Amino acid sequence: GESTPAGPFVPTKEDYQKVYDAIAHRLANETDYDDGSYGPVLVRLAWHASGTYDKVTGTGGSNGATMRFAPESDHGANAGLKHARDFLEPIKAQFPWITYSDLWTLAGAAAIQELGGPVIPWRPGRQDKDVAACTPDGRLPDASKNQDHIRTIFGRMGFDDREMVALSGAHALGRAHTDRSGYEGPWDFSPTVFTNDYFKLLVDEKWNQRKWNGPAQFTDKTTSTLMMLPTDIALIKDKVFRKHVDRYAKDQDAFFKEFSDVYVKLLELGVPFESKPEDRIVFKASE
Ligand code: CCH
Repeated sequence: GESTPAGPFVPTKEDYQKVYDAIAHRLANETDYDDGSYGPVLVRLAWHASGTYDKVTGTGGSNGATMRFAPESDHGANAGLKHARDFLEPIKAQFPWITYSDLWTLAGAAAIQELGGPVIPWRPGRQDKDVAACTPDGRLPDASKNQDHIRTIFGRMGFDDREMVALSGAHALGRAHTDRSGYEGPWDFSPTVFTNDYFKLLVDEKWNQRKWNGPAQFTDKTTSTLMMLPTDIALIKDKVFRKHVDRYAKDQDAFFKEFSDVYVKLLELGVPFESKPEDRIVFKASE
């Protein structure tokens, strides 16, 4: 009889776990970067790819991976994210069937898990778009601003106050770089481990304006080695935000649970999935 031609490759959950494993493996090997891990910058890549979403027009979001192109790659907020995109190129070469937009978000989920954070259930379904789909500059938050700005920016994506605070807890990871944002320093003492320390420090430490030539930022009274952005301090100045900061500072489990839910939501903004939420993949973390 006739032989059936091979159809398009349809990846299974096992195939996506292989992508996860390859990212985890590369994370474990490439330790000669920043504080020893690309994990934080991968978390930020997934966030900046997704956080351009506008619920009113349905534009932006992770579906498209338009940060591959200028002008979006040159937006000030995206400075430094080339390190994350380049880190993922060998993975894309190894698994050419995955879209960049699925790969970047999967890498964000993998980085959270590999750095000791909660499980981030994830599902595929994003398609890459071309340069015409680049979002205008100004959709991501400006760290020099206050709580009104946070509510405007994250409200446009469709988040409520509690979710805005939970998402901000990602600043447990990584650091600011003078050659990227102009700010400098890590938020806590373990920038490659996902914890609720960001909230603990916001509550327990005294934060003074740093005296330096750079942009206005805060430094901890005890060691003068940590930093908070003006938008981070806005979370303890605002009464409603503060309630959630206090709660997450006291209860790491609550933070992990609520962070997972909201990071999943972030990574899925504006994606026209054919699959259902219950089809999300729960990746097995490396040992
Ligand atoms: Fe952030 N973030 N972020 N952030 N961010 C920076 C770094 C990281 C703001 C500003 C900055 C979120 C929300 C906000 C990460 C994850 C998230 C930097 C330093 C600035 C500035 C960049 C540099 O110099 O390299 C502002 C403003 C807001 C909200 O108002 C949210 C939400 C997330 C994720 C859920 C991570 C991770 C980093 C560290 C990146 C690295 O390279 O180490």
